[in-house]
Amino acid sequence: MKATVRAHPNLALVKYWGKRDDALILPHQSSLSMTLSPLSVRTTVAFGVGSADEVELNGYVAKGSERDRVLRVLDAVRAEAKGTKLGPARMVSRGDFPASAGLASSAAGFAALAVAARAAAGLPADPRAASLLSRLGSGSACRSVQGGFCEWMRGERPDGMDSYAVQRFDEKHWPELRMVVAIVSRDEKEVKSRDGMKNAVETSPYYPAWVKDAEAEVVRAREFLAKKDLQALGEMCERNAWRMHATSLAADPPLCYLMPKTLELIHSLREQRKKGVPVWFTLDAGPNPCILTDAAHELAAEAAAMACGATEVVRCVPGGDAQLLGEHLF
Ligand code: 2P0
Repeated sequence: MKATVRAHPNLALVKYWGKRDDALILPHQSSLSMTLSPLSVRTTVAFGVGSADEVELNGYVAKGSERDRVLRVLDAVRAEAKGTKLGPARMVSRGDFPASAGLASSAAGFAALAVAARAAAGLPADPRAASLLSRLGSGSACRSVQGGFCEWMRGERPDGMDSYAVQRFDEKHWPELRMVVAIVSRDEKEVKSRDGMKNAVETSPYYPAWVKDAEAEVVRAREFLAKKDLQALGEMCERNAWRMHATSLAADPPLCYLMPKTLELIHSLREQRKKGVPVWFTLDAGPNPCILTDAAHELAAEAAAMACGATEVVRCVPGGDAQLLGEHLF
């Protein structure tokens, strides 16, 4: 009745930005991401302990919406295992990367929670079921159940049962690929992704255009990954990030996640490319650019980021599947 899982975060090359169903977390568009190693979150879940559910995240007892999101996943597992009375759960989760990494730990956290909770409940290992389950906690988490490069298919069904991620290429497909996360600001963002994307869906005149191109963009990303065409993938990543940010820049109220150093680094990468260095950025809902490059140029990418005032960089490689561990957190 106890299981521990380690999962990696992921970074979207083709972004998810907007829900068609807020409650079930169903996206308007498909998305495709790279799982990032060495960053990871470990989560232990046990059922049948104590008198009420207990949720601990990074050393703190979770409250409010944070706790509610975890309980939603645990409740879904209790419902699936209806033949077995699981009872109250204890969940402890710890990220091994600092908040200053600029990457949300929620994707890795909910992926680890989903896989661990299913295992602790005695349910069979099933990446599709775990991906569907993790999506209930955080949309992008469904792409962290498996490693390599995963595609979250938007699905069509109102109940969301066809909206989950599948692995398109595993982490061994392109081991030379690198994602260099550059930290240019550690300030907490004023508008969380969940609220930022809702604002874009409801008020941005560019939103329909963003959705219209998304499915074709995922197909193109898959082709570039298959061919290991770094230039084509890099150009697509930049375009996709700009377009996601454009929807929010044009929303009401407008939302700008970029900071001066973000733009400085983006321009610097353009200069590097003129010199033949293969570096392209992508940008989540925050100011910290992530630089797509290869193993031969990751130090050049790091140097460019530091020269533009980054305080820290994290060099990442394609990561593996969420994995069961023998050692528990409690
Ligand atoms: C992505 N992001 O595809 C996009 C790009 C941020 C920018 O998924 O509301 O934490 O829990 O589904 O998954 C971040 O949003 O939001 C995100 P919810 P989530 O990675």
